[in-house]
Amino acid sequence: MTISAEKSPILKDSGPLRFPEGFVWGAATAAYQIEGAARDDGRGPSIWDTFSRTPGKVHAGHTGDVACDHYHRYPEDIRIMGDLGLSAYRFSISWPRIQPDGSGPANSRGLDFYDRLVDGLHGAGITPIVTLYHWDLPQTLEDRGGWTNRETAERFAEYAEIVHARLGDRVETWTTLNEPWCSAFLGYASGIHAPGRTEPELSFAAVHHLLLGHGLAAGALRAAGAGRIGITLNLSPVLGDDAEAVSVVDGLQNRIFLDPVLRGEYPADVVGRAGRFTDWSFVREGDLEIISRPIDLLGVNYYNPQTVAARTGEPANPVYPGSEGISFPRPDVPKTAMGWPVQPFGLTDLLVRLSRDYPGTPLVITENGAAFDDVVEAGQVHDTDRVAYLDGHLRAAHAAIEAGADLRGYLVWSLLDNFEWAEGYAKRFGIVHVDYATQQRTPKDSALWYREVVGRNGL
Ligand code: IFM
Repeated sequence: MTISAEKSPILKDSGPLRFPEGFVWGAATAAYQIEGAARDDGRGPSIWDTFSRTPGKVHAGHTGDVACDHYHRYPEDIRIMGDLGLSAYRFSISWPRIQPDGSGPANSRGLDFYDRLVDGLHGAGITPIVTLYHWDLPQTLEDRGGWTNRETAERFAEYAEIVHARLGDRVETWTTLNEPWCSAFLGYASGIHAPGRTEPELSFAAVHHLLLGHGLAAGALRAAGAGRIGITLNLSPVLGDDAEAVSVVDGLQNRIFLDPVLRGEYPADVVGRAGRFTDWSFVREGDLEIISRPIDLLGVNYYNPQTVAARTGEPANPVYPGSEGISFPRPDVPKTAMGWPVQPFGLTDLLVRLSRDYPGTPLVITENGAAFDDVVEAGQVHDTDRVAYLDGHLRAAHAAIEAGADLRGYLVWSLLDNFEWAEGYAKRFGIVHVDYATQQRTPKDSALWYREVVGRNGL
């Protein structure tokens, strides 16, 4: 489909802002959330296939079996991206398509799909940005302990090598993991995400093996001549008056990943506080050197800050093991359909902090966006809340650049409405609406607005 210029909404009241020359504008997705084709061409089962079939785990029993059927409709999706003028597209590779059991020889039919996708993107003048792991672990590896087992990190590096061998001649930018916080603490501590385990003591081993997997994969990619290597973290400024509460949550949300990757050490306060869960004996000699191998970019996923307060008797929030006595008050500000507060200033604070505390690593916003309850009216979606959200966050990103942050690009989450994990298809993050019954794509007003932003490199 094509987008007509006259449908394009003009942004009112926005003072002009220009981003640096060469700033990368794009959109992001993830394999399990959009591809569908769950049994095509030799794909093996992933932990999300299992989890979504477990009663009560995913809204209305939704699964990624069909999703946006991107596996078959990718040419149309590339055309939409071309119409929007995007310069980059971040997508993830489905590990179980490449190695159905998580190890051993490559399934070439799985690789063929990404070959076609990458060629199609280049044909449309769009730069592919590959994420190697966006949560769809092969089930066979989970059956052997998943990320709580060190072996998974080793298998991940082999898989990275296989994918690079096929796509490395046409893909320059590689990110290893997407949001290891979610994999470790939603997957193994709270059980909100696959594999649905509630073993906070093992979630720290999962953190370490995810990071080790990142380091081993980064080493393999570097040895194979990869152009640019990074990792994507979901980071949140932590707000509140109680310094201890702020430090606990900041440690578990941000520093437990940033410090090992960018400084080669786990933060002492986090290690100490987690002592009641683990003796950290899974950290072996040399691991931190592997984890802190130099990277070329840090991917930042930002949605909202966390607000915390000290509160006697408050039970631990299961996604932050050891957070007893800390409450998470909801600030009195507008919220998205996820109930997440809209606080764009947090993005400025975050980017400025990263540049100050972890200097020398270029930053890319690899995800930012919002779910709202969109309605299709006469073939249009007037998602003014989303436009306002994106406008506010781009202004916040620009402010960070002015304050000295080395920010190179912005990738909106998400190109398409898609399978929002435990929320199934109930939450829509796309700038392009997907009618799941017909697979019809309809660019929302936010897509048309974004096209203008991209075209003028600013607001
Ligand atoms: O949909 C997710 C994505 O997979 C990872 N980052 C956050 C998004 C919105 O929840």
